[in-house]
Amino acid sequence: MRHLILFLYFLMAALAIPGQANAEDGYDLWLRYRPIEPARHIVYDGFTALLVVEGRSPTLDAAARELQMGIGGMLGHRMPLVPGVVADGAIVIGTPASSPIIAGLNLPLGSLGSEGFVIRSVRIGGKDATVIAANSDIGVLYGVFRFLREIQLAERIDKLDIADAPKLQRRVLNHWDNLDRHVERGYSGLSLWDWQTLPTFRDPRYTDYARANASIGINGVVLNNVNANATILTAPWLVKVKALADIFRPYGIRVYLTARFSAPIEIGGLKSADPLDPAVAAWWKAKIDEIYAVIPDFGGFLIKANSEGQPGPQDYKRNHADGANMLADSLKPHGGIVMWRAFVYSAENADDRAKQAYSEFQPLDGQFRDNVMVQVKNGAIDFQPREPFHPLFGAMPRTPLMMEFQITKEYLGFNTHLVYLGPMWKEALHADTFRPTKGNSVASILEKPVDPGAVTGMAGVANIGNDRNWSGSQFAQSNWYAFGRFAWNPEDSADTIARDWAAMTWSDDPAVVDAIATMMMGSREAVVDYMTPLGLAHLMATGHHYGPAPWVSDLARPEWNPAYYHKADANGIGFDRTKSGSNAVAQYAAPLAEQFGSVKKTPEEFLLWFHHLPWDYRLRSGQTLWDGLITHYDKGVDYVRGMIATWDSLKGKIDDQRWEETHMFLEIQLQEAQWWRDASIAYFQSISKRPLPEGHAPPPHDLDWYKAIQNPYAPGRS
Ligand code: GCW
Repeated sequence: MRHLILFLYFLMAALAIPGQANAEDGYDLWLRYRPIEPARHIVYDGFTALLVVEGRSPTLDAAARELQMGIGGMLGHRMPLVPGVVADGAIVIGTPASSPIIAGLNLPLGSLGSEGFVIRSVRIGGKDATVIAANSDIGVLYGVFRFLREIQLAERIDKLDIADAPKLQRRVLNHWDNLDRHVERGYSGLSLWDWQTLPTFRDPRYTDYARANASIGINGVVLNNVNANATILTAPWLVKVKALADIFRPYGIRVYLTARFSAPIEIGGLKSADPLDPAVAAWWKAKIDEIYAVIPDFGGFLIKANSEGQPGPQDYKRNHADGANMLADSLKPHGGIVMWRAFVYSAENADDRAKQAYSEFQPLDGQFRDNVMVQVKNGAIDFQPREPFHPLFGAMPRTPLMMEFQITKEYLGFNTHLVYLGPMWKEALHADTFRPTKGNSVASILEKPVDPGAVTGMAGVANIGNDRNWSGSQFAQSNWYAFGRFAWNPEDSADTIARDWAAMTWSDDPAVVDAIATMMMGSREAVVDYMTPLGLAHLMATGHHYGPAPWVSDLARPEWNPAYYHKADANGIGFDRTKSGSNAVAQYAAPLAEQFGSVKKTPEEFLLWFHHLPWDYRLRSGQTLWDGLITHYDKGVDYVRGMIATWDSLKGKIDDQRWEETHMFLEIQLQEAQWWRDASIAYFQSISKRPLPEGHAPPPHDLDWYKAIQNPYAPGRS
């Protein structure tokens, strides 16, 4: 048998068109299913890969197709579908309800819920087989993707015993896609949703998008921007939304929409959108009923209200709970939910912006309906390269909180910078909230339902567009992948995820995987170093957010200005959030408030987030703060040089096209890291008036030169 497999493998290799294996453009993501070298894979004698599927459904069909594609591609097996008779080497997939064979196996499915699965090497009627079973068809599909992953990672597949289930219920991508296909903070082309040709043109790409999401367990998609347009709630658009929902359904993905709070006025002809006005509530109820008549498994609404100019209940002197509950009441009978965002800061509020979401939301704990989730960004400001975790986590014990991560790299170098966000998310998820006591991480807060059966979840702002490679660069795909993995299991390891992704996406050569994963793991600290070291934040250019502009201080609202965040002056730098300052530290549990309130106890990576310190403050390294800052900037730039060296060493070990693209993007990253470093130093030096420490080159231009740089056409604008 082994010989037959080897023979088939070489036959496939011989038939391949020369150069074909070298032409990859990234479209296949981590689902490349390229032939695995037999030497790297344990395929047991008798692995015939006959596929036994009893019962049919669109989801089981998708699972069977995926297996055939994956095993055909990787191992060269054709995988014929056979009826319910198990031969040696068969793969049996299904649920106890769909498959008498599986029902007869008495597998431990009890604790795996509606999305978990079991994969086991078993003997059935004296034959060796692999079973992929679950309580629901979608669990089977997830199990199939997991089985394929095992093969992609060259794991043994003859002694499998895997049981897995997601730790969070709602694992949702948020697309900030406008109806004209512009993607706010999008760096990967236009929106995937071609509204003009929907519902009739069903781009096969929609199915590939659904496959990719299902492969990492994503089960929900908000199709449109949180800066919302009510038009999507009108009948002609709902038909388009339905077309997408129909395509995604077999892959376990529900669609959600953003609801513009003023929609009753804009498309309903009412005079008000006051959530306590019965006419307004009645309008929403009718609208929601209409949506469910078109899309019976519609997921619900995501809402940005009273934030950055969006309408909301406060326009009528009502609070967030009033707004959310009014919608929740009409969604409830249909099984829909409201994801209400906590990303708020107000033009009228002079308090530290970092405090405002907590101040507005924490007092509302316990006032939301049970089908409302409050969706909280990982940090209290806005997706910066580094922020301490948001103090709302753990502080609303009676309200389901949903994590919101940003997968698109608005503040971390757009699509071109190689920045793997796994370590950043892990840092937030791993943080101990001390609520109610030590040992309660953000991840555990997310995972533990506030009441039995209460909803849990995680959202990620998508980095997906119609670029051929989906995410604007090869490496940006890793963040889409990692988001799915963390949403499935917030306790997963960033390093393992990076390795799995690298092996599936680039090469199964362990040396290549090691080089790539190592490079990825340090890349987030590098961007922190060259953009915002030591706890600095929000120093980017205005509007498009492309490049450095720490000098900006003349914008209408104080908290729009970088100068508001760094507060550099002749004496020092940093935002005092201790008792002597804004006292934002008091929003954390007492032990953390105490830790962050003390300069000496604050972890150095958050130093200037919480403290305003003199330029000659001594860091733990013994360096002055000023010298330390410069050292960090250079360390970040050097890391990018190191990534280029690593990448050079991989030439020829991976396909040329993706190697070349990444190589050129790393060049862009180096130029821009240098730009951030030089412009930041030029500016801060104009304030600190200190010489650069020895061995650190002065910026090649004066400050005015950096200030003069304009990029009016930078992508992704709001
Ligand atoms: O980070 C900011 C972005 C806005 C975005 C906002 C939000 C959708 O710059 O473009 O608006 O956050 O999260 O609502």
